[in-house]
Amino acid sequence: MREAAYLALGSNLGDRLGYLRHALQRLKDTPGIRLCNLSSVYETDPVGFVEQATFLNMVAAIETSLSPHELLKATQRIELTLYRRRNIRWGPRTLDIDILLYGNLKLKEQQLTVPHPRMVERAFVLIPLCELVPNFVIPGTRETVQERMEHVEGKEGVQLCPTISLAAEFGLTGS
Ligand code: A4P
Ligand code: MG
Repeated sequence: MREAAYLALGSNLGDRLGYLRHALQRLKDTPGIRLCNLSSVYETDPVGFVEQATFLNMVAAIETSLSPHELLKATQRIELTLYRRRNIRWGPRTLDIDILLYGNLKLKEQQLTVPHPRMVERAFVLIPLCELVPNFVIPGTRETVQERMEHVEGKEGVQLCPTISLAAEFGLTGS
């Protein structure tokens, strides 16, 4: 069975856009994952550990026949190929891929929590996600992505990069 899932991608070290492109290509090449749509790219102020460079953030809509844990393994493998080092929690990273949503699944394990536990308070996730699925009710809440996005703090720290269209680069415009 194929499930719709949404992945958040973020980078704030080195060639940030290059890392996003590379990660998307790797996702596209992964058996059991189909890229369906991509949000715009946003330049965002760091949240959490704030003494670090600004991020590029975006969200990818995929369809997958992988189980949630297989999908996590696949995304972690992609992070590793980009020399992601896990030093400082919430610290600088070449590439972070988080699973935001997996169908209507609600799962709470240390290894994998879905919906992503911090997505509802993060403008850098909700703004790009809202481009893709504004009317989806976030499992475990009564709010749609758009309603949640309207209430979230910190939207001023999330700036659209108007000249970048990864959806067009990946041939996904209009899908
Ligand atoms: N894990 C549990 N649930 C999930 C899930 N839904 N998706 C586990 C992915 N992983 C999940 O993650 C730590 C562990 O979380 C994994 O081993 C996995 O089993 P990590 O990627 O190794 O470490 P991390 O990313 O440093 O920690 P964490 O908690 O994922 O950080 P966040 O919450 O992702 O925050 N500011 C801006 N502007 N933009 C950003 O992208 N990102 C962060 C990272 C902080 N500030 C930011 C941004
Ligand atoms: Mg992470």
